[in-house]
Formats: sequence, C-alpha cells, structure tokens
Amino acid sequence: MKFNTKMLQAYFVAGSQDVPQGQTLPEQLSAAIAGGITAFQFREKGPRALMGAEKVALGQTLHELCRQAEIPFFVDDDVVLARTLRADGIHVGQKDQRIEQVINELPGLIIGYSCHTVAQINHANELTVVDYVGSGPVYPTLSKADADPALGISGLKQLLAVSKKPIVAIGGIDQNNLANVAQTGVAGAAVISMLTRADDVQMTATMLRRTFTNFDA
Ligand code: TZP
Ligand code: MG
Repeated sequence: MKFNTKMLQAYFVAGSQDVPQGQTLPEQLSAAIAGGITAFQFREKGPRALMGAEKVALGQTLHELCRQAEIPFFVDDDVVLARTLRADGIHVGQKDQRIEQVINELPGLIIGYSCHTVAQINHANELTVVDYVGSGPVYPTLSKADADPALGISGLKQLLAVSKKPIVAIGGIDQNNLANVAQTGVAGAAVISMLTRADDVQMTATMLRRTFTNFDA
C-alpha cells in the first residue's frame, strides 16, 4: 500500500490490553472503521498483552478488518510480527530497534517514526523512507507506562516548524482538546483511550475524522 498523508487523519492505536472488560478489540475496530478511521496500529504491549500464537491470531483478525475497509494496518515495533501479518506499515519508537535496521528489513512498508525532540525530527528529515512522524505525548497519558514528558501544544508546534514529514500527534488526545491539536496543523491524531474508552466508538471515530477533514487544506 502506498502512503498518503490523509491516512494520518484519524489513526486508531490499540492492543487487547487497552479494551475494557466485556468488549473485544475486533468489535471496537469494526465500530471505529464504521465511524471513519483512516488507519489502525496493532500495539499489543505491556503486562496484559497477548503473546505468541494468540497475538498472531488477533493480529490476523484485525488486519482482515482493515483490508476489507481498505485502510492501512500498522504493527508497532515488531519486525517479525509485521512480516508474519503482512502489515502495510510499521511504527518504530526511539527506544525500539534502530530505525535504519527496520527500514532495511522491511522494504516497501510504510514507515512511521516516533520523534519528540527537534534533534529526532532532524534525524527523521534525513531518512527518505520515513513516511510520517508520530509526536507526543501532547498531553499526559495513562496508556503508555514509559511515556516522555508531555510536549503541550507549544512543544508540538516547535516540532512542526522543523519537520519535513507529516506529523500525527499522539498522547492524551480527547474530545475536549482535539480542536486545539488540529489547529496546530498536524496531519491527524493518533488515539488509544479516546476510542477504546468511548461510550460510542463509532460516533467518536466520526468526530475524530471530521475534525481533521475540516482542517484539511
Ligand atoms: N505514544 C506516546 S503517547 C502514547 C503512545 C503509544 C499513548 C497514547 O494513548 P492515549 O490513550 O491516546 O493517551
Ligand atoms: Mg514503540
């Protein structure tokens, strides 16, 4: 699949650990797709994450839902899992495998790279195969144990000023602060709990999508 900046508008990130009891990730992803999300990232992580064959099976189910909806399916970090699941893209963090190594091992995949400092953005600018940058956390988040300090809107704007790549904002983004995030000029928002904790996943996904479709130049 070929990268398009619009894929970043309403970017759902989740693993089974993020989903409240009584619901499932395939159900939530289906609702989010019906609401208009533009990308999904499988991020199965932390003490409650699935392992091995269970993780692969869930990934296959989720990828199939994305395929039917013709939206990209990303895998967080894991080169082997990305290959096993034939993911459309991979998202690589600063603490993960070196980005140069991932790029070599997965030619042709869409590449996302987490950057939360100007120096990291400058590095990403030099890497032609990096398609987009993920920057955050914009606000404090409960969904990532080892999250960096929050950038705030001003910090996010500093990164936008130097980035040659489209930026998707992540971290603590919710209904109340979404408009402020969109006004910075980021290409979209990546969210976990705004969707996994939503009372109505489909409606919330539509709201997320509309925010960035309206700000789209
Ligand atoms: N990277 C930076 S913040 C974050 C990740 C994966 C978690 C975002 O989760 P939430 O619930 O949208 O704040
Ligand atoms: Mg990571």
